[in-house]
Amino acid sequence: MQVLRMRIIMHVDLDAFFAVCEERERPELKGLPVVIGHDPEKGKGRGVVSTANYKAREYGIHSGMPISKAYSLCPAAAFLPVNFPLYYRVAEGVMKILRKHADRFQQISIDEAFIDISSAESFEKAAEVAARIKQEIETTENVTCSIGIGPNKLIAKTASDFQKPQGLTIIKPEEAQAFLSALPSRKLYGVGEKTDKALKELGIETIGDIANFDVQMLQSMFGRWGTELHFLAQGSDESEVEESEGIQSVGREYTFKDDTNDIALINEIIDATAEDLATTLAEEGLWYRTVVLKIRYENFETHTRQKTLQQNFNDAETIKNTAKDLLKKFAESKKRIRLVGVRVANLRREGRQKTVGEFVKV
Ligand code: TTP
Ligand code: MG
Repeated sequence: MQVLRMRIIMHVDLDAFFAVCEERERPELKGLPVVIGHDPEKGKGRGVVSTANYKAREYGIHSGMPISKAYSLCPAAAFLPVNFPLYYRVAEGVMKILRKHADRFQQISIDEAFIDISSAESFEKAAEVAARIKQEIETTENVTCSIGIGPNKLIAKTASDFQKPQGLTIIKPEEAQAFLSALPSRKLYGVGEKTDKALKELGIETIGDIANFDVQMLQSMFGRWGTELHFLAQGSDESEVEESEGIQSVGREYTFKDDTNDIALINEIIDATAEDLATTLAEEGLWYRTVVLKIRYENFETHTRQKTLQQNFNDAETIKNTAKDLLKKFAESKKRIRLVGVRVANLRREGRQKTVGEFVKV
């Protein structure tokens, strides 16, 4: 008889990553509120906060907030511009440590990765490995992380977020359902602000409420995403940790305030996104070969189309033209569009044939 081996999955997410990298480089920042993002120009600056350290979060500052608002909440904070080369360097060092301890390793963004450590064979052993990893990351790279361990990727990722910063949360298979059930629905993977609002209107507050809700009703509200939501809320996730070389793409997503089929407006978003992506690529010395367009309709049906080009590019124009070409294929649909995402993949560093990690800024 074949006995199925229990899966043990770990998710590691670095704490206040960009800000902690800056603290590491400038010890005089330790203990002060630190905000990374656009120049606040004494409160007149445009643009948003990339991240804030935990001290700055005490003032209510968080990722995605207008930088002018962050300035008004704490003018005395240290405001610093993003320095991608530094963050990639630190992330590469951290990922090297994680890879060493993994049966299988998958980096999913600049500062997070899954590792399959089923060979540890018990959650107790896995916890010891996690403690060693935390120690090694701190002594080698001088940054901190939070770790979640669970029977699948969904539980592990939710667990790493449970006690931040510097947390270690272990959820055994028999605890998974109770752990998820008690959490607010917003904490379920994939539930954003809009879905959460729609769920609240149905009287759903927790992940347990989603799990107990009639799946047909969810399906009629959200289409296929409703069925998926119901499935995830049970703590179900069969997906494997997929071995990856490192970061493979850079992307941005934009959710419209009101669902739209105004092609001119969508093209405007594509243009702005392409410019933003090209700036990030230039800062990093990266070239792309593939452009990916993602469209989510009002009913949450989501499609991606991509095109791989004949050669490597690093400019905004090629992203714009390719993405708009891909958009034409969606134009026949009468459904309104809720979200548009543009991503460039197949990345190469100038001079070096090296792939880097995925980085999504929303
Ligand atoms: P996160 O892991 O989401 O955030 P964090 O590491 O700063 O904080 P914590 O994990 O402790 O909650 O994102 C990793 C980095 O990605 C973050 O340091 C900065 C960048 N980022 C943005 O630039 N914009 C964003 O909106 C988000 C969410 C992150
Ligand atoms: Mg993080």
